[in-house]
Amino acid sequence: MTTSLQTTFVIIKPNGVKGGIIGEIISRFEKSRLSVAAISLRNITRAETEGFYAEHKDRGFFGELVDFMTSGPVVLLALRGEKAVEAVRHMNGATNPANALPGTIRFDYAPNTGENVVHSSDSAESAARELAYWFKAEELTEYTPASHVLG
Ligand code: IDP
Ligand code: MG
Repeated sequence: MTTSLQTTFVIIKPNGVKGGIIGEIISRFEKSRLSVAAISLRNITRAETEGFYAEHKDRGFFGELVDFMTSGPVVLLALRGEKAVEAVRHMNGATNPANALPGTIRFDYAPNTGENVVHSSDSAESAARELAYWFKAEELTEYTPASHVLG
């Protein structure tokens, strides 16, 4: 059987942490058979955030984006599973929550585009770059998820 096991990169943004929905968000991913391969709750610096979002540096919202992402701790996550990149983009929903489909994280929790609760990599290439940007190689764990669902 061919598989397309991937690892993608996710951030639970400061409003997700402050809103007390870290568990809710991770639970959605786990129930969708995505495993946590790495996890870190911490404050990220302005320099780290500017480097991470460099593709958007000329956009009018860039300053606001950096202010928001450094306004409190975030959860950095590596998630592994079948088609993880596409699966998580789908579960997060559209960038602008007004366009997000029902059942997505942004539909349920995001108040606006700037504070849209979650980030996820938009391609396998971005995922590889973003995982290497935020995690050391030894922080990315490898394990075989149990074949049955717990709980
Ligand atoms: P994505 O997070 O869905 O991949 P991108 O277009 O890559 O969306 O934008 C990165 C982040 O920049 C968004 O998640 C959002 O927080 C912020 N952003 C994008 N467009 C706007 C905007 O028009 N106003 C304010 N913030 C924006
Ligand atoms: Mg993006």
